[in-house]
Amino acid sequence: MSEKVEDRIKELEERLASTKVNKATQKSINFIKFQLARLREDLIRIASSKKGGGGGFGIKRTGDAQVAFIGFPSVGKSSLLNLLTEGNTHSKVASYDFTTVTAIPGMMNIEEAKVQLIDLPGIILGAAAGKGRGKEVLAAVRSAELVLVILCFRSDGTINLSDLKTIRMELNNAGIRLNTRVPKIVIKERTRGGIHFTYKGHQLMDADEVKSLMNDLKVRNAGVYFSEPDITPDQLIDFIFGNRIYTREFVVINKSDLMKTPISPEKITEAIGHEHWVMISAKNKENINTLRHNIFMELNLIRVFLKPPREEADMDEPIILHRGDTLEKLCRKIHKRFINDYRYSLVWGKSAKHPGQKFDNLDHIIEDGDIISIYLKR
Ligand SMILES: Nc1nc2c(ncn2[C@@H]2O[C@H](COP(=O)(O)OP(=O)(O)OP(=O)(O)O)[C@@H](O)[C@H]2O)c(=O)[nH]1
Ligand SMILES: [Mg+2]
Repeated sequence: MSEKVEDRIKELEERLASTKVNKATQKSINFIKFQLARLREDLIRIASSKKGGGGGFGIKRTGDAQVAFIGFPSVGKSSLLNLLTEGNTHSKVASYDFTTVTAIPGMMNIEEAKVQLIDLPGIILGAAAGKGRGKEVLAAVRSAELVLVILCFRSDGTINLSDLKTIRMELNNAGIRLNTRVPKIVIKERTRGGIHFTYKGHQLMDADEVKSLMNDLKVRNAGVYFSEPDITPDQLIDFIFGNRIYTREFVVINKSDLMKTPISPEKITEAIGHEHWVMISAKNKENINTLRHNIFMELNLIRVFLKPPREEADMDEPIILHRGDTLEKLCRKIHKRFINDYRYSLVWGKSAKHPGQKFDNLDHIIEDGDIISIYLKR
């Protein structure tokens, strides 16, 4: 069955590429995009359902956060995993392509946090359509909160920056949206009245196009509201499918030892499109600690310390959370009893207006370095 799905995807991609974009063709382009999204959805489902949870390879999520490595074959993903996990993991390294054939997890300790790194087989063009172990790799990426895209210097001293474009496209085809967020759309299904389209600001689609796309999606009666400007048909399709993964990429350029003439950081930033990148050499162990620190920062991790009521705070073993997390997240991480039997908390630190501020409810946002006492019902 999946063979057929892949052929159909290819056919539609070709049709999309050969259709000229203008007002008259826009609706049929949207329809092709919608059909493509549905077929890709089938592929993701097939890959994700294999061998239990944790994406296509059935990796058990552990640690405070998960980071997936993605890149073309032989860029040095496994070398990097071995370095970052300080010899606790051994993922085979070799000079031939497709050395890694399955997902290899490893644990990196950084600033008291445990970050699970997942080394994956190299991907190639067409991964999302099932080439190599592409579907499984992309399914594994879906369950990580940060994607480390690994590029490298080639032996001629140039960087394979064009691979970045391919990787982004493959991730996109697998329903993974990088460095963006859920579009601000509200859809309220109704029993009758057709499609009622309202919006804020300048929009790219008119009521007619929205209506036609909603009909393609078999929604006949609904209120559709765009609460931010310039929503694209792709964003509307994403919103309706609802299972897109919104995650972030950090780019690692490996093998800097092969660089022949220095390249200006501005040029690299321009080519990548953002400043979230670092150049390293796994071979010479260059910039590895910087990368380690970058990963910690990109994950937005914070440390909070527990102070059992009427005792000293435990400053040795912080609990690791994410920026923006609330007391509820903290309680949930300790034990669900802390939610059910919660009475109040006392908080010292940046998020408290005064030392030992009392919070009766769980929606208070905590900050890095906070010391917290949680009082439970007896
Ligand atoms: N010159 C140089 N070579 C490196 C560096 N890092 C890795 N290599 C070499 O590149 C080759 C591939 O390394 P791997 O770590 O196996 O690459 P991979 O990305 O895991 O490859 P696959 O598992 O096949 O996708 C090996 O011969 C490594 O020794 C580096 O920083 N500089
Ligand atoms: Mg490898």
